Amino acid sequence: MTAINYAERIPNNVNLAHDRTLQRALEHWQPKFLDWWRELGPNDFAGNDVYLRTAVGVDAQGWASYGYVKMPDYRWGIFLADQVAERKIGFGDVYGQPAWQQVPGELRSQFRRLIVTQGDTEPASVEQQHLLGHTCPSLYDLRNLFQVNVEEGRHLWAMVYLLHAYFGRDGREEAEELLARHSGDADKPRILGTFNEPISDWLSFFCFTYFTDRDGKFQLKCLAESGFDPLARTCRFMLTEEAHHMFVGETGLGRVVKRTLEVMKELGTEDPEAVRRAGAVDLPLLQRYLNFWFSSSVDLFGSEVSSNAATTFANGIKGRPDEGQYADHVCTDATLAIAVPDGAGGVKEETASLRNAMNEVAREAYAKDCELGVRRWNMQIQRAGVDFRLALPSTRFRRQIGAWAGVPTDPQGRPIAREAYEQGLRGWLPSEADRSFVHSLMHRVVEPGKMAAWIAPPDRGVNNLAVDYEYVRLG
Ligand code: BYC
Repeated sequence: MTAINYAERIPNNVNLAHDRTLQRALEHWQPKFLDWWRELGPNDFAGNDVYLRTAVGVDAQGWASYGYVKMPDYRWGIFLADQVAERKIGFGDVYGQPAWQQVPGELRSQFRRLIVTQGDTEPASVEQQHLLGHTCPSLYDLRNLFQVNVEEGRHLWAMVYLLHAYFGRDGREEAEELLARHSGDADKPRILGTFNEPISDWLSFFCFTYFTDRDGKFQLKCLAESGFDPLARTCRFMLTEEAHHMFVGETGLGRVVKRTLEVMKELGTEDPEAVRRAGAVDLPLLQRYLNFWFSSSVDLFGSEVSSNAATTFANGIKGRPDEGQYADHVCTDATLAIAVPDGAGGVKEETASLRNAMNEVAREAYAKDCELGVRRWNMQIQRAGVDFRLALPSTRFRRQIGAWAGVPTDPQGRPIAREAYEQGLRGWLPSEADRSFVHSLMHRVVEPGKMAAWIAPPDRGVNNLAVDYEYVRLG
């Protein structure tokens, strides 16, 4: 296993001490990161001990070491998965060539753009979740929020390391900009749409970690295939941490469903208004939250047909998720049928070159993965004998990027008149009343083991500890 050197100011397993210039540049960025964290991270909890996981190595045994830490003292660092000896590039025109240890000059700006886009999402999510700690439904959930936050902070470090180490002055400037753009800022917003959406309630947080972190999973999988080996290794390690974020989303939403079903049973009714009066989240409301966050997150894959995507695939920059599962890694002649608007209120099928359709390939894999949780929640609902099913909307619904951007469809993806769409949205997306109801549920519950009334307890605690363990010492 590659041990992580914690004796240094910046923990790392990249032998930072041997590159004094890089080390100094990163040490120069570090206080700016900490200032940003203190200002826009979960700063009201800076003095509290939080039971956190910190990586001490990058293998299966080493990456999860638990203990109490005050968040500003968390050891953010640079951890790359172990190098695979003689790794070959697995796709594109450069298929079979040795992976690059440096960025090829002619691909520099494309790599920089992708690394900056990825890097931008990480601090954005911490900013979005900045105030959530005040309304946590339990200490267990509070701890999970903070775990997600510190790891997103570390993922920012992962991208900043690449920018500093491989992109010279441009890279250093981009690293500064990552701390200058802010989620929802009118003048300097974050790059991608979803990362400017506010997350001011925990139902949104669970949807975000279920849907948006899952986009992270698929984008990281694509970048983990990259011909640029340091990027591939960074993303491989980030994926191990990302899994926990999706766990938080899936179990969070599953616990909401469970509690709602309990309340329905207690009341002996499925009436959404009665469920609300009893302080739980009615299932139609949950469906509207799913519609909102899924449709926002599918935009993150970019356009269905994208010359950027074709170039990054051809050049060995960004592969498909789990590239190894495909037989053809070059894809010069392959095509993909894509449903696009026909301009007359209908749908037509267009045949795109597969290389141009790589964003769609990733989006389809993502949508399939999103279905798994929905199926599990529906099983809970079915077992409770309740006649309601949750469903993901079509990937055409409410798009702002790509072929379906601005095209009015219903949640099943059928094109409809704009008026019907505007009207329909009131029932398809959370209304002001829905949001204020959800906000009214957001009361802070911090007695160890206690849960807010709208969410069931988790099946188990963290790291085999009890659910009523004091995961955050608020003292
Ligand atoms: N909003 O040809 P197009 C995560 C831009 S999440 C705004 O359609 P392309 C995380 C695009 O940048 C994972 N702009 O697609 C989760 C381009 O602009 P420029 C984040 C958008 O180029 C939770 C233009 O539209 N990772 O890790 O193939 C918590 C035309 O683009 C959007 C990545 O994003 C949008 N939704 O781009 C924490 C991976 N979509 O350059 C973390 C890196 C597209 O022409 N990024 N645009 O000005 C990429 O791979 C690509 O940039 C995209 C698709 C996936 C975004």
